[in-house]
Amino acid sequence: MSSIEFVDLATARASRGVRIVVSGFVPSPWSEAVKGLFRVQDVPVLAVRASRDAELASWTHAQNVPSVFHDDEPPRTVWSQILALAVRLGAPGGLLPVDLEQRAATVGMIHEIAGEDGLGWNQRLLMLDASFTTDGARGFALPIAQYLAPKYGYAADRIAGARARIVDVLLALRKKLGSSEYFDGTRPGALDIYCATFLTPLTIITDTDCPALSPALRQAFATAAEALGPDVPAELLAHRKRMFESHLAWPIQL
Ligand SMILES: N[C@@H](CCC(=O)N[C@@H](CS)C(=O)NCC(=O)O)C(=O)O
Repeated sequence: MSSIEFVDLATARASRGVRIVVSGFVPSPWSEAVKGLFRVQDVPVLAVRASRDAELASWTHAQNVPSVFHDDEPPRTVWSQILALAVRLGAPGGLLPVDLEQRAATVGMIHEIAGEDGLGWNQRLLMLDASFTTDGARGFALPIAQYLAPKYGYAADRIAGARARIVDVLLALRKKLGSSEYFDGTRPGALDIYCATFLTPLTIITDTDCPALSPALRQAFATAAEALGPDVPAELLAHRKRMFESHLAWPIQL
């Protein structure tokens, strides 16, 4: 299993191979999933923590994190592009089933987790709702919530639907996992990585779990867990623990 080396922007730009730009403030599921994909594929990665740096923006041309660079190829900024690259750079069959129908079903399930209107997207709406309904006392501080809300489709009347969607996805994942250790049976693949990393906002993240998370952002993340934590099936929490303890980096390093 390869580890991730955090470097400065100039070093990343001057290097070849895989370079990733990830959140340095929160255990954002999209960023954490990318770290997990390359780790499980045993592909060495240089990582840059995202910031408001103008040079970083001119490199990534991205609206959010993560961004992934490979050699001289254009940057990848969407989970499906990034997953395809990670699949290509590792051993065949390492992250996705080889069988086309099974692969399509697995990628479809990952879309329900990481895609627009998926599990992560709707968790973010709940965190934003906590901010707006408490005038910033809970959830993100108001300036952060006001920045994120129009970017990610927040509206108060979408919250009931967001909760229902989260519960639906959780139940579908539990059903798909069944009594197996991993979704594809005996070894972890992409769906295991996405499921484990996207459940992080639905767990209470302690100092020990993610030491670099600031108290303010820790409490912002806690609002999704408070709202829906009890709806997370125990089997998925046990699966998440197994994934982080055996296959992903633990504690979570930002
Ligand atoms: N385009 C990404 C979605 C990534 C995403 O939603 N990123 C959020 C994660 S919290 C982000 O960077 N938010 C901060 C911002 O928009 O500035 C993908 O498909 O993987």
